[in-house]
Amino acid sequence: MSKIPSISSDTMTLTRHVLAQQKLAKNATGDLTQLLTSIQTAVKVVSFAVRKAGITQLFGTAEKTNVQGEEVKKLDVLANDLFINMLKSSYTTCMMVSEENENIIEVEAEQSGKYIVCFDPLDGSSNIDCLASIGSIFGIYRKETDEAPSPSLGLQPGNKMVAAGYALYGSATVMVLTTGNGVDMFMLDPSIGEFILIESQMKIPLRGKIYSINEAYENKWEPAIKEYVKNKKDPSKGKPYGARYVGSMVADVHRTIKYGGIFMYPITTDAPKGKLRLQYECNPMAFIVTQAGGLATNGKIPILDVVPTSIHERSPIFLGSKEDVEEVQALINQHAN
Ligand code: AMP
Ligand code: P6P
Repeated sequence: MSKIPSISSDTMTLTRHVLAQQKLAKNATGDLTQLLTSIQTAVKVVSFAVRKAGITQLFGTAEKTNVQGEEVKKLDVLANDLFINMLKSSYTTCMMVSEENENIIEVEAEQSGKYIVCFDPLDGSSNIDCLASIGSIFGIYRKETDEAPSPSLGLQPGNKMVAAGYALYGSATVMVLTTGNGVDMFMLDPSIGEFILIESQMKIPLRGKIYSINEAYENKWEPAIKEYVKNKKDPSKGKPYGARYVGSMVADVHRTIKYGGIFMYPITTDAPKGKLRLQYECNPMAFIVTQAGGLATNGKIPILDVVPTSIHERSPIFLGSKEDVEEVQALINQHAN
């Protein structure tokens, strides 16, 4: 007699988890819960679209470029519109910063709330058509003043974030979330359309065995980075590390959290400020990795302490296992002196 697959009557969904966390928060009105639940809805639809893209002609380009000068894919446009619409209709945000929009997105007064959301609706979209993993990344800030929305409100340092998360559209769709009390992972069960808690209080290993960097740029790195990567391959310096690089930040960071090691996108001679964007790539990932016990630096100071000067500011980033990040930081400091 085949065993009936167990169907729990008490599954911990993302919705239930976030509501339970709200109840632990003093004087919470429910706005953050409503905001996170709206993001969850956007992610569910993006996940469906990503998996149907090949069938519904959603592969390919939208025949335009974004503020970054990057070619925009059809799925980029859909994901961006979904995030904007779900966030606006949550009545909890006053302003948004999106990778796809040059200017801030203001929410009209009748729908406005106290949160500011910085997001990359679909990160790694150059990987869409070849079915490599892609993701969505978001960071949530509280509006600190009564002033009207303006770009300066989108320039809070990462250490002011209330919550951050990412969705990974990989072999399964997962959401990884922190609200400042550790990191939790939820997997989408397509059969019921719910995100299910599969890992609580995720912890990144103290040290890993994998380094992740685009080695095509080796000749454009600073000497410290060249030396660090060379050391990772040199048996005389210890057991050599493995190299992994998807070229999709969410996939590379998620692997780094799960297995340990280090993800790096340093400055290069072509990108003297780095490539990755501080507000909606580096900061959310730095908050999550730090909450999981890891480190995230720009090579000089913790990413979360950087005070942004523009909403699309780029930053170098070294994030991952504490000992791995400390090792590359020590080499950078040595070369600087
Ligand atoms: P609220 O008034 O519901 O937006 O909540 C006020 C503050 O309480 C938030 O900015 C968080 O710091 C905390 N909080 C509220 N809801 C949650 C939640 N679901 N998870 C974690 N923290 C929460
Ligand atoms: P490169 C994707 O375009 C992205 O913004 C990140 O997801 C990824 O980590 C990085 O750029 C890859 O950049 O220069 O290695 O192709």
